[in-house]
Amino acid sequence: MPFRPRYTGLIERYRDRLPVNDDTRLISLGEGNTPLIRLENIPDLLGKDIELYVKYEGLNPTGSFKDRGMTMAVTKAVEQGSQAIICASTGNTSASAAAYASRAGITAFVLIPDGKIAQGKLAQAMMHGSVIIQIKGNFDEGMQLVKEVAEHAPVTIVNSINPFRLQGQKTAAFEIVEELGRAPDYHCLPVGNAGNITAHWIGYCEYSNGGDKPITEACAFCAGEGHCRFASGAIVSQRPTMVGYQAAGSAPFIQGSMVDNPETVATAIRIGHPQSWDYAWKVQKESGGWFDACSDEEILKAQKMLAEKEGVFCEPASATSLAGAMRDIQNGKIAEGSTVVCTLTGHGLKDPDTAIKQSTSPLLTIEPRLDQVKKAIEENMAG
Ligand code: AN7
Repeated sequence: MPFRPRYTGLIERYRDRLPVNDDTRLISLGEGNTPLIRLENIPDLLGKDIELYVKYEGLNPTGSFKDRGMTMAVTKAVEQGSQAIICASTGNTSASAAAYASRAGITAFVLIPDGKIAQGKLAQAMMHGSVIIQIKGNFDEGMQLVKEVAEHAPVTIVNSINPFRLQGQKTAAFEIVEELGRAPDYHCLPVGNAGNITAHWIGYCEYSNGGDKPITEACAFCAGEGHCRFASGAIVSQRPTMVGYQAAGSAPFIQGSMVDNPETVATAIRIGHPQSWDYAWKVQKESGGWFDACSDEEILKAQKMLAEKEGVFCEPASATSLAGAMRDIQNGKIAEGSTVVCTLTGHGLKDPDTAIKQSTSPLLTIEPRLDQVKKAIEENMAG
């Protein structure tokens, strides 16, 4: 019988490109290896000739891309003897930290903005047995507290300022290049702290030899850490243009300065003081990309369109990448004939409340009788 080896997570798969050795105990839940889905209906609706893909990171073990970084961060924390990890979070980082800490048998402390994280994420942090500290403030205030407390208490920060997080997350770019046999022309991501857009750029740089976009400062991100195999790792000749989209009410990269009271329906990216500010500007410059903002209405519209027209359910923040890409495809900023990848960072089930609130699907309640169900079908048959 033909068989293939069991997939055991991204550290094992990309071991030679990650800072682990043979003795490292890997803390993994089988993260990574997510589907790259080609959209079939939306390009037609846009009336544009475009090869448009979504990288469905919501299919990671805890339902978001954070697992890629968390497997690395927790693996290294355990290797270094840490008994506890800590993070501030808009929800997904806390869910992921909680899960990987329980897997490792250590404690996770998670600081979340009181009342401002999606229900599914709160359920995850609670179910995995983390210590949940709700703060009467926003993510940025929580992040500041985490940085301060980590100087005094024996806890390892697992936010994306932990460099191992970005090392894990860069593997998403590897997967895309391997599947397409090239880098896409454009890679669009939602941006909060800007860790993920930075991580993707690290991955694309490691997998390219410069090509049409010469690398000026190769691997500045991992300089000095001694694990970058950039020079030996070139497998394709080009790198994508990186495009970051933010929610209009939380858009420091578009404003050009920090935002003190961020607001958006996309609570995952309700972040006004991005931790990877300098890195992300470097990514924008080196890749020739740009940042732009999407309104909450555009974000929710893209989320619904993706769910209704393609069968893919992502959370609101994730739809920001598609909302922005659709606009830039429409206005020609992203040229026809291009190959475009949009990262869908988190699963739609993370935030059922927002989904149900905006749904316009017929929700019928009937008596349990044949005539009533027949009537419901007749009245709602498409065409
Ligand atoms: C679904 O969980 O910051 O630009 O604390 O959950 O790398 O910050 C979440 C971020 C996009 C932004 N999409 O990524 C947290 C947190 C989703 C997210 C982002 C987040 P970065």
